[in-house]
Amino acid sequence: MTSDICVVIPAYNASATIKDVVRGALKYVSRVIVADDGSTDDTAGAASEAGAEVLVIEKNKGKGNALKLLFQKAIEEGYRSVISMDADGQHDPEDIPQFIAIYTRHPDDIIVGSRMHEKEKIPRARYNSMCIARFYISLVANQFLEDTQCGFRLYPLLIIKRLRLMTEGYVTETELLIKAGDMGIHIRFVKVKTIYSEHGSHFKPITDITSITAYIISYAHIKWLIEGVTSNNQNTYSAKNYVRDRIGENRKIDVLFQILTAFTALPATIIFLAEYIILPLFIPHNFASIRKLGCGFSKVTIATQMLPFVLLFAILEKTIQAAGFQVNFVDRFIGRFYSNLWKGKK
Ligand SMILES: Nc1nc2c(ncn2[C@@H]2O[C@H](COP(=O)(O)OP(=O)(O)O)[C@@H](O)[C@H]2O)c(=O)[nH]1
Ligand SMILES: [Mg+2]
Repeated sequence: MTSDICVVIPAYNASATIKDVVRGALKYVSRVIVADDGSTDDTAGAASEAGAEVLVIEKNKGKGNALKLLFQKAIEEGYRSVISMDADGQHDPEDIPQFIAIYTRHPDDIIVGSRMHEKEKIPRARYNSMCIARFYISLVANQFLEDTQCGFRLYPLLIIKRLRLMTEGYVTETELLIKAGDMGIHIRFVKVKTIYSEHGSHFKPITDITSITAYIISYAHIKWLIEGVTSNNQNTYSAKNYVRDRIGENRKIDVLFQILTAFTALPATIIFLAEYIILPLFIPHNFASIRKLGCGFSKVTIATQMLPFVLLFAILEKTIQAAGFQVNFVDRFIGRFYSNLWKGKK
């Protein structure tokens, strides 16, 4: 039993599942903290009956806010690291020892659960959107990230303290990986069980995927703006005065900025491509994070220009399938244009 790690669980209406998660986790760590995020059921009662400490948030404010409060609490209590888990039983506490084993060898790295080895268990549309998201998140986090959307993770709190988290809801976990990676932190992966149960989800595909995508695009814009005009500058993030964070300080400006970058993403990538080709004459080794991939900015440019086609093909495929024909070309299209650019690289 490790004493420098505690398990933190953001929970919302999870009374049916929270007990098993808490009891399972308590086999491996001595302390579990659950944030009950304005649940309308008895999540708090169930969690504390199972042995967790409960942090009550009066009004539902989303996963990101709950995670931030849980990090704060663990920091105040002197823990060195936390393991975050979902409350709905999609993460098996029996996987915790695997995290601890890697942590013992690499105590300064973030460790993320990956479900990508069990592709067939993940709903197809979700899997495909995860592949596109990880293509871009990996680019801005300066390393290939196998699974960017799994909430089963180990975070050293020293890293959390060095980040300024500005987003809410489901975006926060993406923001966390991007910023940590873009600060030079190594992110490791551990295979965890893939559980898609009938417990339902609070994740709203259209709004939540849009928010995550808009954040990634807006972050990439700033990162590439900086990298384009500076030499050997692959880790652009720092919690102090980072341009993207300064924009995020004002909610309205932030939303406007995200809309603007989303709508100009296609032409902007072409401008970045031009900078990538021309500027090294004056600014050697600009776009350092992309150069190390050895594939130029063209792959990123092509992938981005293809985004509208992904949408078009997905609609087309659905229509043809609805007419009774068995077709599947979206998977191959995504595999072709949003592949792992780090394969074979050190
Ligand atoms: N505190 C808090 N946690 C949430 C909220 N929504 C989701 N969660 C947590 O995030 C986990 C994943 O959310 P879920 O809705 O299951 O999304 P999915 O598993 O990605 O489909 C849940 O098990 C909860 O632990 C929320 O509004 N507040
Ligand atoms: Mg879930």
